[in-house]
Amino acid sequence: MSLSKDHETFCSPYILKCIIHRAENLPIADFTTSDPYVQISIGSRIEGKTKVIYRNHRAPEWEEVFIIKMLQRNSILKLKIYDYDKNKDDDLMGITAIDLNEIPLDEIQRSKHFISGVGGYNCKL
Ligand SMILES: [Ca+2]
Repeated sequence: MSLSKDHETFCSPYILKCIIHRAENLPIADFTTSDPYVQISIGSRIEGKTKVIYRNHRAPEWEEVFIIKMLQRNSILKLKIYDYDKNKDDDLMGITAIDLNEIPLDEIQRSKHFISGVGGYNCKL
């Protein structure tokens, strides 16, 4: 993840580059596995979603890059992991929140985050 100032525009002065790499040991949401994807949001706005990794709750890998323009740095980035379900609503498996004030400007920060699961699970993202 990196956060930098965009000196060319006053409308969206901050650019967040967020790379979703992988997760480990997600809860089982279906009978024997899960179909996880990650939803990225800032405040109440959904900024993006990764693709669904089917039938892999142990070590799904996304390796997807999201470039998010922001008005202010004082924001909370939320990463929610859902289990995709074809014929019903997707199940929320876990959530983590990152205070972007704690991300240094113009530095690449690689970090692991523990996901608090709705069933009391903890897993890594
Ligand atoms: Ca599913």
